Amino acid sequence: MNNNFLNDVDKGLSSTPKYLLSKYFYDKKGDALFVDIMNMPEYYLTRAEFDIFKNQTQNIIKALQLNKNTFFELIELGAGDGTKTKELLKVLDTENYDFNYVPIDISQNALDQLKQSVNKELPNVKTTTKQGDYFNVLASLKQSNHPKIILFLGSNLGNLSDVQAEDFLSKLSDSLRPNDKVLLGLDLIKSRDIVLPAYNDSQGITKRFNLNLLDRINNELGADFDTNTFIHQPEYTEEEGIARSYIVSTTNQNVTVKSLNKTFHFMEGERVHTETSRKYNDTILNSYLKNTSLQVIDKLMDSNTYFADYILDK
Ligand code: AVI
Repeated sequence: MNNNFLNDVDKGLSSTPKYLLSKYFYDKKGDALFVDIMNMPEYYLTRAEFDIFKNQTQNIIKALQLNKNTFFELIELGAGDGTKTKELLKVLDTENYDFNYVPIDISQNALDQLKQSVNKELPNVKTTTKQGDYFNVLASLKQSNHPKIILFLGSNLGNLSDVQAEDFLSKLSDSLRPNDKVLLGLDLIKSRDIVLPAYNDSQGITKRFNLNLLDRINNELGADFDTNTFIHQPEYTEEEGIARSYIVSTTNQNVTVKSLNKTFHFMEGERVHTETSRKYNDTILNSYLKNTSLQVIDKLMDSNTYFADYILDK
């Protein structure tokens, strides 16, 4: 049994208000549901960033100041399925850039699949996967003298709290050398009528993604959540620029978690916070960067200006 999961569930459900951590969405079923989310018409984020990678590849290369005569490491934090990155890899390969692609992920399974697909589609691209925690792996990579380009895509930073995000960028900065670059993909603050449907799709996939967390607690920790008595509730205001997801109990009920030997009470209408998805503008990003040695040197946006790939220089 996963002890961190057990302790985090205990802490979150014992708190007032209750919460669960969004990193636990991603079991096998959650991974598959997230792929479905990325293909939904309402989830504009993936298409917007793909648009940048596909249609502005040369601008990315220029902004990253890549040089054909200098070997570099292209390090991606969080492997994903590589769809966006492959657009960049394709051009770098065709134009004979000298680089090694290094995807880092906690899931060896995700890395194996990614490596297989890159090997098949782009057999000339050297791919070295690294399994583990981002910062442990980055620390180990610090030994090498080669220039580094870090890709952190998909607005994944937005799932951290502001304090955690600042800390993340400061650790990232510490693990780089002068002139290394970061390509940071962030969803931009925009109106509610565009953002909210991305977290409340008409097919109910995001609802299943959110409620899957309760199934996971049932399956892995022996709980008895009845998912029919909870609903998915997303929220967003443009003023704040943060989408939040909740699971709401539709009735007064008790839920027992066997592995904890505990019962938790849920009142009718009580909310459990499950996810934060922050949206950004230049001011917010710059405020995160103020205590790091990273600075924004360029910003590429999709044709709708929904999403930005910021280029940071150390
Ligand atoms: C992975 N992350 C950036 C997604 C997001 O938009 O916050 C996760 C997600 N949650 C609901 N839909 C997508």
